Amino acid sequence: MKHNNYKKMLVFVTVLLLFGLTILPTTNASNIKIRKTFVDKHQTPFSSEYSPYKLLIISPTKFTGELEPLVIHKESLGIETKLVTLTDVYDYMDEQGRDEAEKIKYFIKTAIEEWGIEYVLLVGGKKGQLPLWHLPVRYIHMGNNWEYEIISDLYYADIYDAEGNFSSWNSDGDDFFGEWFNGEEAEDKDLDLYPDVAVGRLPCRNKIEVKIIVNKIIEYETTTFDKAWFKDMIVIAGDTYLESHNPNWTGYEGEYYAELAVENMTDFNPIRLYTSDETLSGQGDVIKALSNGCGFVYFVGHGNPQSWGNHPPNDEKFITGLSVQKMHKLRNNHKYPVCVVSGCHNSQFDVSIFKFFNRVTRNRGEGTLECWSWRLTRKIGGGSIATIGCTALGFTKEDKDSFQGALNEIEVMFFKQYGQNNIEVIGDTWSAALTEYIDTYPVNWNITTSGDSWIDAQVVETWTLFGDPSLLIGGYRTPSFSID
Ligand SMILES: [Ca+2]
Ligand SMILES: [Ca+2]
Ligand SMILES: [Ca+2]
Ligand SMILES: [Ca+2]
Repeated sequence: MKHNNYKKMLVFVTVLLLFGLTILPTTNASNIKIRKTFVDKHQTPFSSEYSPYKLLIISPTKFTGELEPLVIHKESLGIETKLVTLTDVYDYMDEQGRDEAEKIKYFIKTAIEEWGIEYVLLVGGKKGQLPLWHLPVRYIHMGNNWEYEIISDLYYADIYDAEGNFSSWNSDGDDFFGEWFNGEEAEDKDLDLYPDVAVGRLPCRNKIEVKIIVNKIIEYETTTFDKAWFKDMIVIAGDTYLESHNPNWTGYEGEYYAELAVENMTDFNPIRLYTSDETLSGQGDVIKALSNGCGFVYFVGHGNPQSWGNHPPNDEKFITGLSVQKMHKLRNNHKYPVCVVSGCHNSQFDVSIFKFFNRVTRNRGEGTLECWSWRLTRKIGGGSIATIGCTALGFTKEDKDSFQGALNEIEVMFFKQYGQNNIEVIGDTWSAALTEYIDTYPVNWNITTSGDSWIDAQVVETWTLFGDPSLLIGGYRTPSFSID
């Protein structure tokens, strides 16, 4: 993260803007009368006869036509797929869930138990530039002096707590979720954080974007296998933390983690764009390298919602590596990498052009039509097939007292889970990296200081997959080959 201080007043303005518009009407769960006619009344999709599905797609009704080819494609690969509209989700779950997001979460829980769902694809982002959603997000209250509430899609994946019960992420039972203001005692405690299902989101804002990404997924899974370009891995990095700011910040942190990622990707040819040898000197270098196509790309540095970059060695100068404004120049048609981006806010998908008119949000890069990670993923004729990044501040070990772990480490774990442990379905790779991270850095929910556990919780809660979680990285040998 970058250490900037912003006036509390302006934080409150942001809070007011977001707060009133995102908290939905609630029902008091204890007042709900259980109706035994529930099953009869709603023609529940969960029939008494067990019918297995592997992939659950949830979307608003308006996108279902564009998603049909994806369902057909997945089933042709032997992945039993169920597409359910939000209308149906809310209808089936009308007795459960205090708001729309919680109803979706209860639905996912039931789908795991009744159908054996392993992957959940959420389709829908913002409705244009307004703070309205095609598919709801869960804002969690991991407050700090930069941002009061942040988006967590892990909420939809961490279905069960350590005892195997539904995990509401709201242990104090009020209208706020994941409440843990930095430096105070957590109000919502004992989230186990382990994903129980692999969740990815396509934050599409319209039908055209759904169509583009569905076409990309189908093309990727049926044409990538055995292609030479897939064996290239591009790493883009520099000196993330300047030693002149802190004597502990020796070496070039971005390049260090890029090398760790490369070491884990034994079968790949590394292509390095580093500030230290000036192979990274500007956006032209990145656009040129990416336009040849590659299996993976890993950006390690600093970000904001519309840009990513890093420093030359011990230099205050900041080199922009890629911005949303330049992504139209990417020419890697038919050759889409899996992208992991390390930086703050690259995947903050509640940005809006209207945020340009507020000085604070403009300075934070939130005044943009779309965030960096989604622009890259939904690009037609190039960009990525999936992008993993942070929806909020991306804390690194430099922010931790222990000087260990945090964002860069979970990224390296992702490459380890793929490259060493051969976990090749991207949602499973994402899930395995999170699990390894939580095993390594278990969260202490009882600290009352701004300690490392708060950072570890935020890292996993905000590390988000844009893409189809059932995507087989590298594609299928033949379209009829099943992943199992
Ligand atoms: Ca709460
Ligand atoms: Ca509370
Ligand atoms: Ca869990
Ligand atoms: Ca350094």
